[in-house]
Amino acid sequence: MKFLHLADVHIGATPDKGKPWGGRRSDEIYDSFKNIIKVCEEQQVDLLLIAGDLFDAPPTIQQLRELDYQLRLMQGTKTVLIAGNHDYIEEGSPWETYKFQSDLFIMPRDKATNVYIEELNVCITGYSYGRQEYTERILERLKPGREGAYNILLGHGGDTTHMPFSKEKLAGLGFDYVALGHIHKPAHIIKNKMAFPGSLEPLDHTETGRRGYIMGELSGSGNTVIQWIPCNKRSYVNMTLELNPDIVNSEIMDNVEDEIRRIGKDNIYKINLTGCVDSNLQINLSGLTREYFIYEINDNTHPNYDIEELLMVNENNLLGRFIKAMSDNESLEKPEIRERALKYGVEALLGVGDN
Ligand SMILES: [Mn+2]
Repeated sequence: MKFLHLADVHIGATPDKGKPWGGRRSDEIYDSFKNIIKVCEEQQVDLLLIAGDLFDAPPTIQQLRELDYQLRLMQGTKTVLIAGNHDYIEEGSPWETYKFQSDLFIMPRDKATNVYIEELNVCITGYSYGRQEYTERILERLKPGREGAYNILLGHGGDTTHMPFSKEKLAGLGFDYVALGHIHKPAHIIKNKMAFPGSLEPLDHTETGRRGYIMGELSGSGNTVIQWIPCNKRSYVNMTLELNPDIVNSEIMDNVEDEIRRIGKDNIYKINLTGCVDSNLQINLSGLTREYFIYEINDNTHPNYDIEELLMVNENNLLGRFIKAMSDNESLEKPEIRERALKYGVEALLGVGDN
């Protein structure tokens, strides 16, 4: 039996709204989901497990019709889904009224439910959200639904307001595999037994690193092997560049561009500039922001300062006294240590620098 476990697709989300690539990111979230359908077909996946927050908000009829169409493209894959805190099931909502034609089972809201799939001898136990928050430890109370079958727990949550649980408790419930959702960063919690696949795509600029899904295979001998497979179209990358007093603007642009090309030009970058630059340098990277996906540029550089001049202006305050003390200090043998101490101290007192 082959299963594909995913979560937190957040169809309908609009990451980086207002950025030139914002619209494209929304489309890519759906593209990533469509790609999963292809993977299920190509690799003859028996069971697709969706562990909550497939949609970014409770879906409309139209969104469910689209989903139904996608799922119908798969010939041999059954899908079991729970609703999460974002796409929770409201009474009388499209989740409850729309009649799916595809081979999909949606776990009902607010009750533990077992689905037994005879031809796979798999029993899935799950609990769909009927509202946005649950502080109750609901997942810890679920029990495997069928003796002699392969039992899977499908759960969404993990933080204090979304069905909190301890992993030891979940592991002790007797399920063969615990398919989790909600935490967007992938985490293989217990080897081949419990995991968060993470979101399919990163959903905002704080979600750095790769994203993907889990492919699992249950062998004839009863062993499960899971593998996390990265599939996101773009990643958010934080890049820090340390500048120096000799650098000019076009050189900064070249350095940034080299780094972007080295790491991957499809990624979305946050650029942090640090170090000491010429006091007359004007940093302008607009040429790059037109060419690449640059979320923001943070200029944390500070101008090159003249110690003599600083001392003159600050003679009667703490900064002046510090410069004098460090310059007179004969006990520190190595001048480079004294110089570095002077640099860090001055930067700290001026409130600049990154140390
Ligand atoms: Mn969630």
